[in-house]
Amino acid sequence: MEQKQGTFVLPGQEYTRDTRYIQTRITRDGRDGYPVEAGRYRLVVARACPWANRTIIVRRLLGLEGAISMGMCGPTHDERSWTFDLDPGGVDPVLGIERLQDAYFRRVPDYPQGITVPAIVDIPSGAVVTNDYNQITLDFSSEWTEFHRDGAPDLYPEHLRPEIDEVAGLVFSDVNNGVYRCGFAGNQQAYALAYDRLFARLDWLSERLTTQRYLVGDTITEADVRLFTTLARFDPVYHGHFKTNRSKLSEMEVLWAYTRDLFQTPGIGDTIDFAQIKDHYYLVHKDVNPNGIVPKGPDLANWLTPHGREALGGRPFGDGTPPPPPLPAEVVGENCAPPHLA
Ligand SMILES: N[C@@H](CCC(=O)N[C@@H](CS)C(=O)NCC(=O)O)C(=O)O
Repeated sequence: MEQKQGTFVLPGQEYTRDTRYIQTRITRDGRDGYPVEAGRYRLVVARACPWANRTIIVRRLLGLEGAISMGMCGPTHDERSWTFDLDPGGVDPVLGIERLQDAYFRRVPDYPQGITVPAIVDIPSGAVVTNDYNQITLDFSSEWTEFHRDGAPDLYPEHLRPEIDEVAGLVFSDVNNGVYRCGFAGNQQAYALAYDRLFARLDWLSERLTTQRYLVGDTITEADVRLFTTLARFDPVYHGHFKTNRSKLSEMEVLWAYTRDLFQTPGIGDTIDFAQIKDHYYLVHKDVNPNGIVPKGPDLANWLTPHGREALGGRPFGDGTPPPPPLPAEVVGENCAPPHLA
């Protein structure tokens, strides 16, 4: 059986993420057939998804909202994957489809792998260009420069790329994917190994972040965006649902302050929708949570408490400036609350 991407516990087995993607890229020179062009592409996301959340943050920090529109699935999906339940009539207003699957099938009929977010769709053909989330944000930074806002930060500075890639690689295996390896472990040993690696890496990150405000250099980079989207979900979801429970984020002093610092930074925390995050994981992963009960906690009021990280120096946006407020249609909780929470 073809193993789909995403969300399955395979009894007796270690969880292995399927890392085959549709890898065509949107580039300035259009070498894959998809040139950078304002208004031509639609970024399809779900606010719940940590991989999609990276693209929402980077699009916002760079000010690409006017060049690349955003469609929003979720917060839940069925076994055929993502639907546009938040839109009137359940249809994406630009692509005119009910299921993200339709855009995948336009690109590859009967696409055999996971129908995942984030995905970028070519609006004229209705076909997915790429779902390679790893590359999408890097291309936003390096290929879409012509459409960056004035004051856009450099999230992937040339001279720091080797270090960003190295740190992001460790964070990917042990933390971003590590929490999934805990949650979807099919046996005790696989779980224990993933758990130990996760917390060893979190301890390593805590130490690194004790003396520096951000992960690499003294400004926010791609590496911070990638770590942040996992940490933001740690207490509301992973600690309980994925059994990553040696400590809560809120008990790891340095990482908790670091995460609050980023959360309180314009363009980052304002992309987080805790209600959608909780609904997604607890309702979709029926094999982990068969009754579909969504926990009431934790209390989220403390996310806005002072973090004190300014004392470490650092310049969040380097020579750039914070982004303006989100587009009215993209304000969390206003126009994108799931119907039962609206
Ligand atoms: N495609 C990437 C990451 C994206 C991803 O896993 N997205 C999840 C949501 S967080 C998804 O779309 N899952 C849908 C599914 O598995 O049907 C991967 O599997 O490594």
